[in-house]
This record gives sequence, structure tokens and C-alpha cells, in this order.
Amino acid sequence: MMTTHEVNFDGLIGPTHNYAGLSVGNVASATNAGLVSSPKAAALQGLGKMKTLMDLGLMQGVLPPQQRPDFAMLRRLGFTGSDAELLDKTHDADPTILAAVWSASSMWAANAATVSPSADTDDNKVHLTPANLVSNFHRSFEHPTTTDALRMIFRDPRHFVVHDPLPDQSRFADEGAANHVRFCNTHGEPGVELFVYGVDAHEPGSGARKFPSRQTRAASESIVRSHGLDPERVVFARQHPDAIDAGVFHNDVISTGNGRVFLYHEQAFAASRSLMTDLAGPLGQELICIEATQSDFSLEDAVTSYLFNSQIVTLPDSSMALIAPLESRENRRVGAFIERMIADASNPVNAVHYLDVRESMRNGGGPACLRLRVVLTEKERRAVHTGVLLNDELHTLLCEWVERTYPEQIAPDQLRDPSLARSCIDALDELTRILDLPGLYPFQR
Ligand code: SUG
Repeated sequence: MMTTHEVNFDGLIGPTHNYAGLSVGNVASATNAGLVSSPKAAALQGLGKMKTLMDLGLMQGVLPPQQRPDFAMLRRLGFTGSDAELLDKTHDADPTILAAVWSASSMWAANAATVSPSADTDDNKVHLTPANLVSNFHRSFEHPTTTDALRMIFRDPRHFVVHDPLPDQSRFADEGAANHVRFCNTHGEPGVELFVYGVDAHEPGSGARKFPSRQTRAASESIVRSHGLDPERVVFARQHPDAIDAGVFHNDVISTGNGRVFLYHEQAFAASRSLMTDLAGPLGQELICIEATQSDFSLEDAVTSYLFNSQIVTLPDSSMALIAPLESRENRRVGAFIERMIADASNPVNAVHYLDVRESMRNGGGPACLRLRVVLTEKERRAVHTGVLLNDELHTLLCEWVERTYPEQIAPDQLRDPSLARSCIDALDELTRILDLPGLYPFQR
């Protein structure tokens, strides 16, 4: 059992990282629209986070960014001409389309796919379903490259199944692992998979009020079927609509879990109490609940501090640590809650590491958004494409590549600059050699 580990695959922050205010219902994205971004600093923060986890003794992988700007999407939308003309014409027609094709949003790898470990599936393979991300235009064309990348990384059919994404339609709107939590005694034993949704077509009162809800129950039900999960070990829960309206656009902004530990805010779910019983039943062991109440801190504090977007990780000595964004310490009430949690011997989380991922945070992406968790047995891990598994050498190569090829800054008016576009795409060409993923990008074929 001890040979099964969680490997976190972080989205490498791409060279076009910018602040365009593209995500309705994501408070940070809306608030910071129009700011000047620092792609180089952003990518180095992301790589620093990966290195921190690796140095804690955890296995860490890297997912490549996408080809941006996506000129092919502009042509598909009817724009014509040279690269420079495409950028100008799109800007004049609708600057929000231009911003969308530049977005580095694939960095938030928690939205790349939903993953079920082999201990949970009926064919004992690891199942991955890339998310269609239909709720936002700028994210809706990530899935073709995500699917290609996952099929190159998890290539061995004896161990892995990478499904097609669900149909590109709002009924099956799927945002991937950001709304999925797996509980277990140890990673290698069958777990209980929790699927959290905002909308259920059959449930009155669910769905959009002030802000859109992105995950549908129908999408998660399809994934449960195609991953071959045991229905007795699957639980569905609806997000509290007040949480969505406070800016909780994904469940991983208001709850997280690891092993038997469940950290959540009392306003995360529509029916919290019954959920805890539903989870504990199939787990067969006590669920260790760490509940933040309104009197600890509000939904607004949860959204600005991103405490629940921390990663709870199991360290090699079996203790647990919280990998939290700096912003959660800076909020007095949330910081005090973390201190109490770490000091409390009734839960196994006994250390906290605060990380600086501010560039990503300003777009609403904390530590947990940046990573896709994949639980792998020793055998499965040996079947993963080794080019994307982080070690000191790869970390150094990637930092050097970022330093040399990334822009220092991107201001909104630079999205019309064809030479910036060219240099970003050239950087990706080189990346496929570093990660040994030849031909990943459409421009390379
Ligand atoms: O989908 N932000 C992302 C943040 C995703 C965070 N992921 C998780 N919680 N798992 C989103 O809203 C903003 C891009 C911009 O506005 O430029 C953005 O796409």
C-alpha cells in the first residue's frame, strides 16, 4: 500500500499570462482586469511552488502551457490575414475575443481533468476525463491540447484511460478536478469520491442567481459511469448558492480534503450535515472534519484569502502539511484559524507552508488551482512519461528557459503586438524539447 502516492502535476504558467477580467463570478479576475502582468515572475513563482513540494519529499509533475495566442481560433471566428492583421482586426472587432485567445488559463491544472485512481475503477486502471470548460469562452478551447498532452503523458494503455471530454454543451458543463475530492484511508485503498455541482437540471433552486454555476451534476454523473466507479462509493453534493454568489466559482475555493481529512466552510454545501454522514458511511472510518464557521471567518474572507485553495499533502513520514497561499496568512481571522488548526492535535495537519503565487492569485488561482492530483501505484508511476516528472535538473532547466524567453510584463495594449506573439510561441517550441513532448502543439505539425 505504501508504494501508492499522490503525484501533483502543476500547470506551467505560460508566457502570455495576463489580466483580462475574463471570468464572470471570479472576484479576483474581475477586480484585477487591466493590470500589467509579470509572466516571468508568475512562472518562477509556479516553479518555486513545485520545488517546495518536491523538497518536502513529494512527487511532482509538470503540465505544459497551451499555444497562445491561438491564431487558429481567430481564423475559425472569421478573421483573416497575417498574424499582425489578425490581432488588429480582432482588437477592433472585440478586444475580449483578443484577450481570450491570449489567456494562459491552462495554468489552473485543477480544471484540466477529473482523475480516478486505479483503486476506485472497475478495470483497475487510472481514468482521466479532460474537462470541456464550456462555461467560459477563453477556457473552452483548452481541452484539445489538454487531451493530447494527457494522452502523451499517460500513454500506456495497460494502466491509463484518457477519455474524450464530455459534449461541448452547457448541460454537461464540466470544470474537472476543481469540484472533485477523494477521501481514503491510504491513497492505495479504494476511496470515496465526492462530486460537487452547482446545477442539477432536476433540482429546483439549483443553478445561476447572481453568478453562473459552472459544474453540472449531469457532467459528474457521466464521469462516474465512464470511470467505472462503484456507485456505493460515490457521493454528490450541491454547492451552497450563497457561496457561488460570494465568488466561490469552484468547490476548491471553499473546501478541500486529503486522506480522511475534510476542511470546509460551513456555508460550502447546500446540505452540510447529511453530506458528512454520506461520506463517512462508505469510508468505513471516521471522517476528520475541520469546519470553519461564520464566526471564524466569512465567505468573503474565504474568497479573498483562498485558504480552502490550499493543498493538504501527506508527507513521507505520514504527517500532513497545509500548502497555503500567503494571502491566507495576511487575513487576520483566517491566519488565526490556520494557527488553531495546526495546534489542534485532533487533526493530523500539523505544519503550514505559505507560498507566494500572487501572480496567479490575482486571476483567482491559488496553490490548489495550479495542480492536478494523480494517485499512482509504483508500477503506474513508472509508466508515466518521464520528461514531465520534476527533479532538480528539470527544475533548473525550466527556470533558465523562463528567465531567457518570457516577457517581463504584459500590459493590455500589448496583445496587438505580433512580435510578442511570435516570441511566446517560439518559447513553447523549445519547451517541447525540454519536456520531450515532440509535436504537442498544432503549430509543430
Ligand atoms: O477559470 N481564472 C480562472 C481561475 C481558475 C481557478 N481554478 C480553480 N479554482 N480550480 C477561472 O476563472 C481569469 C483569466 C483572466 O481574467 O484573465 C481566469 O480564467
